[in-house]
Amino acid sequence: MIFKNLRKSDSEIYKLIIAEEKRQKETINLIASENFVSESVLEALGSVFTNKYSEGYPDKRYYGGNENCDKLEKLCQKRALKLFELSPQKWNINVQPYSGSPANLAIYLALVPLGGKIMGMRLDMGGHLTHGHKASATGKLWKQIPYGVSLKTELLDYDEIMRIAKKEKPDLIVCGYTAYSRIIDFKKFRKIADAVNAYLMVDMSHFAGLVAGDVYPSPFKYADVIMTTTHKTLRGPRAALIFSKKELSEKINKSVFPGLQGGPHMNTVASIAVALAEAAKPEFKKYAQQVVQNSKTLASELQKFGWRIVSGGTDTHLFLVDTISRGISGKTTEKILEKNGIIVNKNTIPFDKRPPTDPSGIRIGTPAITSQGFKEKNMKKIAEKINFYLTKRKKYAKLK
Ligand code: DSN
Repeated sequence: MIFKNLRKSDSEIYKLIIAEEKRQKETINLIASENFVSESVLEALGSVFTNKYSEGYPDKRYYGGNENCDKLEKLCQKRALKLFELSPQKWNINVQPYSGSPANLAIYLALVPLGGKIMGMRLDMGGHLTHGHKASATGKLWKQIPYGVSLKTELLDYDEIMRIAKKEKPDLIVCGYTAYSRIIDFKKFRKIADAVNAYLMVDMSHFAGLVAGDVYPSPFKYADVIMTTTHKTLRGPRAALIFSKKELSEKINKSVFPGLQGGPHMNTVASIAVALAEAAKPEFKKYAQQVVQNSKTLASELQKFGWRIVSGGTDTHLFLVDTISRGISGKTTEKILEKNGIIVNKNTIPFDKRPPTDPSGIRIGTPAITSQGFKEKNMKKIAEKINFYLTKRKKYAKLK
């Protein structure tokens, strides 16, 4: 991008932006939760809407001068509902959450009494901090009822989840994870939630773009409330959306504002709206298909080199590699690859005996490289490179 003013007015920041742009261009980004937004998304994010306070909701604001913000927020809401084929008579959409963590907090504040029970996937098995982990406010204000994956298959074990739910009777059950590579059976989760009279919440942050692109099942038929961040597979700015059944709309909206947040970031709302329109285009479906195809190819190419993929493969944009089984910890793997221009994140694998700071594996994802136009043949090359740097690293270091 051209920063004609910043270049002169603040060269320190300008240089950092240019350096980051260069880093992003010159490395292979395999972080499963990152992506490259379009120039249009960036332009909306950098727009004058950042100057405006618009606390409240469309047509009910606490400040004057909100006619454009009202139109913008309504348009963003309309695009969000349309993208996921939802009727405004049945679904409420809140486009104001600053990001995924406050959005999840707002949902719990709306639906779960303080001290109540939130049933969520354990962090070390692929869940998220905000699904009730004790280090997060969500684990301090509510009690987490943890569930995990099966030791044998590394897949969700729905019978076991039903058993835990019946024993613990949670107020709300969360599904949708940060490091689970398989398709979730939302119908089974609905059955479990109904059996214990709990709300079913889906955190589709990771796979929202895949749902929009028709390569992952839609959770809307089954969930009471759905949260997604907008910056992962959905390829928008850093923010979040909350979809809720109409009967929950007042509780959810009040919980976001004034319960948790102040003025919405309307420049971000503008940018989300742009991203939602982009995701509705036919080429986005092709993008989503390619993301999954690339992920499957990269996982199977790594398998050919003898790397163990958790659960044996992937249905999505991401997968976990068990690196400790080849004698390299996740932290070391991350470092070796970063030195060689490949960016991944260390990640626990199910039943990990090592700490999250230096776990047994890495997580790999393909949303960002697919946005850059990478295809299957590039995945073969990336797998070769990863294998080379990890197995021939001593020799490689000498060569260097
Ligand atoms: N940090 C995100 C991820 O990488 O999955 C989730 O918030």
